[in-house]
Amino acid sequence: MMSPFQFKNYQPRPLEIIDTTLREGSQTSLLHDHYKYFFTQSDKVEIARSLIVYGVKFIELFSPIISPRERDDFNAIKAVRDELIMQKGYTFLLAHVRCHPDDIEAAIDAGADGLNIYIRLSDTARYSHGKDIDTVVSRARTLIEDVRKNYPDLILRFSGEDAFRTAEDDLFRVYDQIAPFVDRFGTPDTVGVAIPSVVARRLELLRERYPSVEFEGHFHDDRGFSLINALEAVQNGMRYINTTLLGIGDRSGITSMTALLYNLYIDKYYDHLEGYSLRGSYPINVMFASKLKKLVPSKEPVSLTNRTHTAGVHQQAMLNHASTYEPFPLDQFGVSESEMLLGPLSGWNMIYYFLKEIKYYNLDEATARQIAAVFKERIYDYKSGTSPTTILVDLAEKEFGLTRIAIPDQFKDNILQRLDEESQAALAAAADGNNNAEARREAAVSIK
Ligand code: HCA
Ligand code: CU
Repeated sequence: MMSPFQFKNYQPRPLEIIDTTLREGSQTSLLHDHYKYFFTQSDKVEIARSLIVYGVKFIELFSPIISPRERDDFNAIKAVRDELIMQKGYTFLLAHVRCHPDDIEAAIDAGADGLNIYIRLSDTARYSHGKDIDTVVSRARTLIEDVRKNYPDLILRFSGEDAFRTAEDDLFRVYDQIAPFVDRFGTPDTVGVAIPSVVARRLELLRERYPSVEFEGHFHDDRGFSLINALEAVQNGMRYINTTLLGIGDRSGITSMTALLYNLYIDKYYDHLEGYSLRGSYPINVMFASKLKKLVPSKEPVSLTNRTHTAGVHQQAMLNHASTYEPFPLDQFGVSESEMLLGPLSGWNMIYYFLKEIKYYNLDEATARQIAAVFKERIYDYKSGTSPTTILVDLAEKEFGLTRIAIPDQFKDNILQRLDEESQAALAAAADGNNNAEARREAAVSIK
């Protein structure tokens, strides 16, 4: 049966995130070098579900040909996608495939909505490939032309790997051949060498030359430029950007999804934020960090660390004027207790994180799961106005007997996290002129 959810009927938004946490992200050294972490099928399903709920419409996955397990996982993710169609609309699943008939066939058999085809191009990359560029391209062209003819509704993207170390002329020679058959061209900065001015120029040339093709950016962070390059690309009209949660990926990773959206918000590109649940940004980061058994890293802009002030001189300035050291609206991005504890992306891992990292309770994951189950039942029985933190803390202390990690007295005042309502209120009072030690103590995270 023909799917009613065809790409040709989809009206793409000004910015379409193509999340590749489950493909590029799975290539992070955190996962593979040490076999320290890996995503189980239920992890993958939870990640995909969160992305869909967040508003992502394109999810890149490994080619199902890689292993039977990958194929199984593909099916499980497809089931979640289908389950959420009524609530969130359709999400396109794109298989990352080599330009090889077997890869392509396996992806089509698995029910992929589109193929993210890639091929090695640049001199360095071509060296390992061992084939002359024209041979490579003519084969690719024949194959892609065939796929287009046989599967007219499949979303086709073609990427010349290492596009930023490929000379412009070489890139054009290749893309000229492929342009009639694809929806998008990828321009991966495979080794993270690009700089914003080059990104802008390349994009301008490509858009001029291929006016009916869309472009997709994929920026690695080897120089620390993955965010700025993606931002530059979007601001110069690139519609599709590859991101991952927390920016993980090969080596130092690629652009972080929430970092990009946060920066677009700051730069007032509000139309580009259409359809994304920005308030789920911090919760989705926490969820994902918990899969990696880490905290949301301090370099991630949408993190609690961006709201935490420990230097005494900064605290003083904060109390007088909150915007001094916290210029941007992190609460819009879910760095707030209600989004964490009550939002659609808050699972047990959020409760775990909140109690452990923000409230400093001693607890393990199993207990957090139990508390989360009770909290979910309990929260709706409370009269409105009761803070979710109060309910949770009561539950943790009175029913589960949790105790806090002992923090030496001299440090207690030195941590100021403007997250929960109590500290916000105390901070406001302090800022009102009542700037005494007591108010500051209350504004600081209350550690009893
Ligand atoms: C890879 C390399 C890749 C591909 C990007 C793309 C890159 O891991 O296969 O398909 O556009 O950075 O070039 O991630
Ligand atoms: Cu990559």
